[in-house]
Amino acid sequence: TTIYQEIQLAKAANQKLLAILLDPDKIIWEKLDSLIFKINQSPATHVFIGGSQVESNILDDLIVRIKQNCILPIVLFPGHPSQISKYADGILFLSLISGRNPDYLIEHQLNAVPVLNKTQLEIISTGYVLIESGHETAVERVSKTKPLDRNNPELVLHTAQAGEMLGNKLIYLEAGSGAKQAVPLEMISQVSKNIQIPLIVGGGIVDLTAIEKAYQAGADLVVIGTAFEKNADFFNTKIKL
Ligand code: 1GP
Repeated sequence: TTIYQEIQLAKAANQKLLAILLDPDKIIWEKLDSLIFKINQSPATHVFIGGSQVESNILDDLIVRIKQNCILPIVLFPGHPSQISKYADGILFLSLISGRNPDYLIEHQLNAVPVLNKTQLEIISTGYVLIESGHETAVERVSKTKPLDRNNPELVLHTAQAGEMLGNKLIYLEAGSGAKQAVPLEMISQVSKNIQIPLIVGGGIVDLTAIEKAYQAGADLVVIGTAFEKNADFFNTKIKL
């Protein structure tokens, strides 16, 4: 079965999924073995790898090292076509559909094709929707796009639905890494009830209760980056998925 089929099966069975997001630029290489150990101990079901300014050589090294000791699927979450590694298992092939910057709607995707053609990566097309979180996040700065108003749930819903109608396999509601405010629960709920495809939610989720609430609101997969990066024992109080 493919990564995507597993996600669909989990959604159908109401089994919640959890991705730990690693930024290769922030990895402390001397501590990588213990980090991988913590990932294995955690309830994570996926490892996402991405960051704003990653070089591909360290990306390859990181993935090869993780794969030696971790069986979780490794999914690229790239900000640029240079952030592709054939050693991963899959890639979220993102289109930043909340924005109006053609580079992030089609240009980077076009440039990624010759690279992807040389890999066996599972390509998972994903409608990526950036929601305003109270301050400028890296996604906003790097992509030069405006996030959607967090007080306009209808616009967010229609954007997600347009993403589904375009044939995306996933919708990712993103507040941005390190966001002060996560995606509103009401928004998660409204989107999840009105799309058929699985829903990913991430950005600014910093405690286990917030993960649980995002699941209850309808998120199928929650992404945790900063909280785990700051504290590898973040998941020590095991949560039930
Ligand atoms: C960012 O959604 C992810 O793309 C994770 O965000 O770093 O805030 O957990 P955090």
